[in-house]
Amino acid sequence: MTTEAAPREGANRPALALHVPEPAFRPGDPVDFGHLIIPPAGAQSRPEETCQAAATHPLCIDLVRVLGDDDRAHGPWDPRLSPDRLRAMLRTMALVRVFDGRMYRLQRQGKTSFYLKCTGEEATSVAATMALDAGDMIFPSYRQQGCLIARGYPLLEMVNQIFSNRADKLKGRQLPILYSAREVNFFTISGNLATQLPQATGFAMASAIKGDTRIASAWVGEGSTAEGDFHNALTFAAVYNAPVVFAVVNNQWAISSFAGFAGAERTSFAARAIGYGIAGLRVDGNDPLAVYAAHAWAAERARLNGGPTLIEYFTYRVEGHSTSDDPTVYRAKDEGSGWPLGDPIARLAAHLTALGEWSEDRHTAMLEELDAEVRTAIRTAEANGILGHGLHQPDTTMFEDVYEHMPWHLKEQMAQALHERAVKYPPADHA
Ligand SMILES: Cc1ncc(C[n+]2csc(CCOP(=O)(O)OP(=O)(O)O)c2C)c(N)n1
Repeated sequence: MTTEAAPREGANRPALALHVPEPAFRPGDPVDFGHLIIPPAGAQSRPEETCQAAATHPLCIDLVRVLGDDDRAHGPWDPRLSPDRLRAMLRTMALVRVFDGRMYRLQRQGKTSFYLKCTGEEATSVAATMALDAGDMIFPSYRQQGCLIARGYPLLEMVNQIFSNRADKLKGRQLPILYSAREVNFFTISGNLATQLPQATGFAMASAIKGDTRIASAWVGEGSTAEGDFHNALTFAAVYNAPVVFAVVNNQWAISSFAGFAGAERTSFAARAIGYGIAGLRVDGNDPLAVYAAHAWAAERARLNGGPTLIEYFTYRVEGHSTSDDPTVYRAKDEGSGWPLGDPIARLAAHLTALGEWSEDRHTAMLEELDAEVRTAIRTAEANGILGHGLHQPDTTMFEDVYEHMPWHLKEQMAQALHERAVKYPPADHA
């Protein structure tokens, strides 16, 4: 006797399937960014800083641009900065790039273990920081060295940290480039992605609770928006109308995962603001004037108790993720050079030149000066020791500075660590 299996319920419906995002180009593919919609510079409206959040929502899909193909500033978002201020912005962005270039070489020379460049993204940190007040608290990720340099933090301190040497203010306890600089209101960088976002919201809420006037600004990569911390931070900020500016630096790649894996195929990252009911702006991240204008707008909104803003800086990661990464294995070769929004330093230099305020000779002279400045910092830092040449910090520092007074269990652990080290490496071995 045969029993016929009952047909599965819904068997004649289409089988369920998942969509797996795939980047537009892989190694060997020709690059064509023709699918990107790039509106003309100056065509975007600029609502009042105190507007209803919904008034900004069309701008979450659009792209705020100021610098046009004619190298001139256009439209209502033009921040109308003086030539001196524009030159300062150019110089700072160029300094970041020169610094990155030298540090990369140091890593290749084996003088430090790790480095991470922000090539092509300099505007998103430098111009944005210049739009904040010095007292505003910065909550960066690891690609925002531009914030620190824009705040005038000494290059020497940065190189000492990269070398984890005896002058390293962080006492060798952080991975190179995970800076911390309380004196310029730059919060400690964490290797754990997106933790800075709830911290920024917390700072902003505390500032408001105290009746203070300082706001917070946080940066995060587009890949990191897939972390729960991103959503926790935005929920708190939206609910309590916290004075915080969130910048999502959409550089298209999270190591080897393209932006599609963080949700970029469905809508823009700025559009997440719509779901939270907060203000949002999508901005050409390679246009330093647009970045400045957007960050200044959001900071002013926060200051006037208009609440948080989510800004997406639309940009491109020109270099590898870090010195440990090889982008040629997952990315088409010409993506960086084919990026249709150009290079932020070249665009600002061209703008100043169009204004009659800059020249090729001045640019060349500036780069030479900046290179000399960076090399001096490196030489001085090298005298304090480089990474890998012995221990520059005593074994005890890893236990210090966590609590005001070291608790008993840390004291015990420290004593044990010192004992074990003495057994393993008796003092005579060091001679
Ligand atoms: C919580 C957590 N998950 C994963 C990692 C490993 N990781 C380090 S950087 C990175 C990519 C981040 O990409 P994105 O946020 O887009 O920033 P970008 O590096 O492009 O500036 C990943 C997955 C980490 N450091 N922390």
